[in-house]
Amino acid sequence: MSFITRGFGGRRSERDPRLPPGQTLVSDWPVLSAGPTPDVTEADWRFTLRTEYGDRHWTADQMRALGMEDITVDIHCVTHWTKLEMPWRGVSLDRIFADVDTDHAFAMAHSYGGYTTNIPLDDLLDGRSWIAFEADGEPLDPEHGGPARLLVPHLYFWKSAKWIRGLTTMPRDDPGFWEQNGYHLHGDPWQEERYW
Ligand SMILES: Nc1nc2c(c(=O)[nH]1)N[C@H]1C(S)=C(S)[C@@H](COP(=O)(O)O)O[C@H]1N2
Ligand SMILES: [Mo]
Repeated sequence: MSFITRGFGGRRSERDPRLPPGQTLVSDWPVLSAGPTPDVTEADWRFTLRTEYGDRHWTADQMRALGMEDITVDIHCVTHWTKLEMPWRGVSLDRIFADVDTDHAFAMAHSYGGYTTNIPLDDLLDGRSWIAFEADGEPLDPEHGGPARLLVPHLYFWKSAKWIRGLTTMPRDDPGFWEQNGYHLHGDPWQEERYW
């Protein structure tokens, strides 16, 4: 652990306690996409939640009507950058799952363009994830996932699927795109669950 020492050459700076191990602060917002930015307008956008009991669909207006929340969170990319106190606006997954039944404990997030990532339902519910439509007070830029992306700020940012198209619940924790390519199944930045 670090201390602030005075005298003998001045003070040593203390590490920001909001910075997970191995992370460095950035003030800009890097773009990281595994492929091209898909061309999806908010009018075209649909969200499908698929469980073992069937499918539910939402348009962007229907989803916004579930209730938009303002949240301020820190985001952590596995490539070692962290951005602190980002303002976002979106719909909590709790509202989307409110009257949806499933016995499954995991979900696969699917994006327009084909990206996938797996997440336990425990990490999606209880105020821990959102379908985000805005960041920094503006509609999400297409390269940052607009019109809507998943936001799971307590996991590495690869779990926050851009251009989210839906979630499919699963009985097992099957790996998504990066997880099949060596990224950790879970991705907790505080445990440094980077690769495996
Ligand atoms: N659909 C999709 N979502 C994605 C990605 C991607 O390539 N495609 N990259 C992931 C990774 S590795 C990171 S770090 C973040 C980057 O989001 P940003 O470009 O808005 O910073 O998006 C995640 N979500
Ligand atoms: Mo990333």
